[in-house]
Amino acid sequence: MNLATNFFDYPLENCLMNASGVHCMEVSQLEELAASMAATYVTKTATMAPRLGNPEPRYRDLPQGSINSMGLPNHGLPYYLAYLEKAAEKEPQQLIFCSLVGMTTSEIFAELKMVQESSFNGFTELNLSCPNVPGKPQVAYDFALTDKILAEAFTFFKKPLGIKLPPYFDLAHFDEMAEILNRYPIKYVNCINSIGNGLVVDLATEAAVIKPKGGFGGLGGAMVKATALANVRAFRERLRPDIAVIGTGGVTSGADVFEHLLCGASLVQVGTQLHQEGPAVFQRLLTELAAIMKEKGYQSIAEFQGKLQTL
Ligand code: RRO
Repeated sequence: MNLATNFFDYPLENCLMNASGVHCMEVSQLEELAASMAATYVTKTATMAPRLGNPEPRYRDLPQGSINSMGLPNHGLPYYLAYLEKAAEKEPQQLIFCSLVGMTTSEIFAELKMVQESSFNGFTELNLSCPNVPGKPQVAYDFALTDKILAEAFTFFKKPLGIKLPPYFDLAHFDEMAEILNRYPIKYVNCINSIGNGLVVDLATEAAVIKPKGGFGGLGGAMVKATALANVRAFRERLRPDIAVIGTGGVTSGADVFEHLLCGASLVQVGTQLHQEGPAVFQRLLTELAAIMKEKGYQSIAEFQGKLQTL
């Protein structure tokens, strides 16, 4: 069975990677991802300065997924860039993604300038969809602001850039966001970030299960898969063919990986399940994906990628 694929000019052993935020905050965790069966990986979304994030408890695993309001705990962009620059020196062919976010547009531009001036030449993922910073709405729900940020960013940023999107729930919003994205030289979109501002209640204690924001937090895992697949499919149908889609959301099995690929994903990220299972999850998912492909008679991902049938 051949699980190999490629992401632009990078040949990859398979299509799997972590979702930003899971197992990627510390250098030790990034090294574990590098040594795992994941084909590539992404660093924790970084702000310019280090942040402690929201008060705990701020993450809860649930029977059907997870809820989190981490609030962007991270070591600051210079910490991740130093790691990425060193990793590229050791293994120049290894693809790695650097995720970043700004609390203000000027912070975003300062970070992109820092990446531009660094020796890191991998993909930068601009996270326009963090749902968990009190008082800061998800940028990509503001279409005009997203347009303005991209217009300014591409005046000086010349390295490969992708955008992490929040889930959309209306076809008019898919149309409107795709029309904006298609006007810029972005390399990929990543669908989806967690479904923002869910509320999970503990029946026994009659309390919310996480502390920040009165218990409101981003939903991930199995319960978001249908929304994730819809977003992957909707953007694959609307974006220029040279813009890739990375599928994220609800991957707990090889079948879920297959479905993301079928809907048009080029790579598939694992968040909640990686948190629950650790980096060994990648080997299990690949074994399950290979078994499904064998049963269906597929010898490579290219044979079914993006080929969802409709009735
Ligand atoms: O750190 C977080 O609270 C967080 C981020 Br930046 C994000 O993009 N998505 C998410 O579910 N949590």
